[in-house]
Amino acid sequence: MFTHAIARKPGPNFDQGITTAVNASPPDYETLVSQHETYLATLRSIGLSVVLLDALPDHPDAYFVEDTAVVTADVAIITNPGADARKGEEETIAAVLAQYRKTEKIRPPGTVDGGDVLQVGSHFFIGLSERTNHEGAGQLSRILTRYGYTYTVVPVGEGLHFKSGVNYVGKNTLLITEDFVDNDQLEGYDTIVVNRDESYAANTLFINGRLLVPRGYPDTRKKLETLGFDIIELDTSEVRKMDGGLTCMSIRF
Ligand code: CIR
Repeated sequence: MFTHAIARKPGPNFDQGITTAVNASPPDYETLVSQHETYLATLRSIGLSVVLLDALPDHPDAYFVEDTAVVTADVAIITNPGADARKGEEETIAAVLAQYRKTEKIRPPGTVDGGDVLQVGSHFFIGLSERTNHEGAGQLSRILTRYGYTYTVVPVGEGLHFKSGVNYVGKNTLLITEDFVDNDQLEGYDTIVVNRDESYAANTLFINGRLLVPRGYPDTRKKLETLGFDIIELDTSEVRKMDGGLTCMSIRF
């Protein structure tokens, strides 16, 4: 069970963050704030105590806190985010995590975004992406090995991060986009494949026995219902406009 989450308020300049999304309408701050508050209320309702940090005016993407740290039962690994505009976000997160865990650090030229790192039990998948480079994946894997974890490094083709395309949804099952079908590195798990037109829904968050899923992806929801967990749908329309999803907005431990 997770007991804590770290999150950060989105700032009014959030629309200056990095995005590749082609949006029909511009991202709206008030809607985002309300979606973020509902997300935090949901985490609290399932037993997490939320440490909520203030927005960082110089870092419009900083509410995507997941990218700044990888936290296990024994250690918090502070990342070096892969996008230049996001470097520095990790500093306040490091100070908070130091209250809960021994900390380690990914150092340049290594880069890692937490969105590329998926923990399943004592195993970690580390995505190699535009944000997480070989050196960063190497450093992370050596730290994880020292703490007794195993790992697999998986190249990410489509999507921003590994967790844009692959997430653990309980019962030895991975929820994956079509891009990861027949990927040998995911062997040993059952898979649920999201339809191409619902690929955003692959970023589903399995936490404390619930599945937090983005609203508006009925086919994926139906597939996930077969697992038998409570499903909580959350509106992430404005988050999606900035290339973010449900896993990105918190660090859980
Ligand atoms: C970025 O491009 O860095 C942000 N606009 C979105 C980050 C989303 N984070 C995540 O998926 N873990």
